[in-house]
Amino acid sequence: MDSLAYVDPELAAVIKGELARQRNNLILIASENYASRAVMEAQGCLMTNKYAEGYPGRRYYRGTAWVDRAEVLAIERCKKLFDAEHVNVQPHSGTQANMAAYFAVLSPGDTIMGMNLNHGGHLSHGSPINFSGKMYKIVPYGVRPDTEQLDYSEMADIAKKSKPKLIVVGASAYPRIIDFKAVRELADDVGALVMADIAHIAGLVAAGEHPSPVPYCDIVTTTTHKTLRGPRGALIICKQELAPAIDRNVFPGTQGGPFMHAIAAKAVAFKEAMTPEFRNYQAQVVLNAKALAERLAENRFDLVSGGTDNHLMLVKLLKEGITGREADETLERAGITLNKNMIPFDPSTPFVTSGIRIGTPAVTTRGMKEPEMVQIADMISKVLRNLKSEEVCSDVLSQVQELCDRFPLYPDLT
Ligand code: DSN
Repeated sequence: MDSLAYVDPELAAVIKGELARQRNNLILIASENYASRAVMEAQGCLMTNKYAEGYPGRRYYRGTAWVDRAEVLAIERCKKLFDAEHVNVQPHSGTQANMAAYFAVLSPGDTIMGMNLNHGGHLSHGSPINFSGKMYKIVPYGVRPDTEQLDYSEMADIAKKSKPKLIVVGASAYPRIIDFKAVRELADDVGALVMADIAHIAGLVAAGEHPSPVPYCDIVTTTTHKTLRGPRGALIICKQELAPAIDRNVFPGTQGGPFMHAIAAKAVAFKEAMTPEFRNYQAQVVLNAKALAERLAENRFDLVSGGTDNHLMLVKLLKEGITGREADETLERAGITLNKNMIPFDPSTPFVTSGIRIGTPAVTTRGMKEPEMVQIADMISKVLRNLKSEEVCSDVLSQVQELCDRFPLYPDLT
């Protein structure tokens, strides 16, 4: 930070402000986390200076010996972590990983079966406003109105009718275990390929806290910065026979020079993810989500599907008569950062919504456990039940400060 403060004090102050925000707020955005100092050191390293189009041992530039070693380390560690046949660690983001994966196995106009965004899916799984929805014929599937969970026999019926070339399974707001084996079986009945996007649950999968899709899916994509707690970026896992097509469609298909600093940081994150500490951390993420969900239910809030099996939950606010937008705005003023979210069959719009999404990965990284989750659930409940009270908001804000001070974040960063 020293040279940055000297060269650009204005930007250095902005980063300092962001450090204070991350420290002094309860971050409950289900897709966010705190990377380790080691991961951030690698991501901020001088490998940012190197061009290395191509893959280890076959680059279009000279001087790639050291970045080759970094990429090989990342690939080998990731293969071991997920028991994968082939891994590409170059995708810059989750959507770019998904794009390369689609390009590898589909032609424009082919049919994809993907989870409805409003039921917990992702933009890149076929939303009409995303390239995926513009380029391919999308047949959506969703959750059942009664259970608010996926129904694999209904998915099988949709697959039989629509004959998709690819079934995409995975979500950004689904609180239950996904049965990848069931999806494989229903895909086999119609000769479809299966791609799992495990961006949200990759850390849980790596630690054995969620069944792995790797044995059942042709392709698995994930970001690296959510539960996996690595640097911002993504990767693709695939069966060996798809490896040439996947690699070709990452580079040169959809990307140019790989971000070698990010790949170096991915290597560090995969090493961290193989430790017992990481496995304990993921188990605690799930325990914490259960504790938080149970307390919210005790406080008479309705949860989508009635609870959670993973790192997140969705709170329905229809009964309370408040919108997701009102809820997340007020909670932010009380020091609690989370996001408004559509709930299944939401009568509202994505910018307003009737729900909020809550995730435990970041607060668990700070070391918080079940007692703190109960406290957090009570603080959320108090704010939501007294949405117009400035007194409640500032009272909760001071409780949040005390809690954050008890679980210091990046204590030696200034
Ligand atoms: N933006 C991510 C999330 O919050 O779930 C998905 O890409």
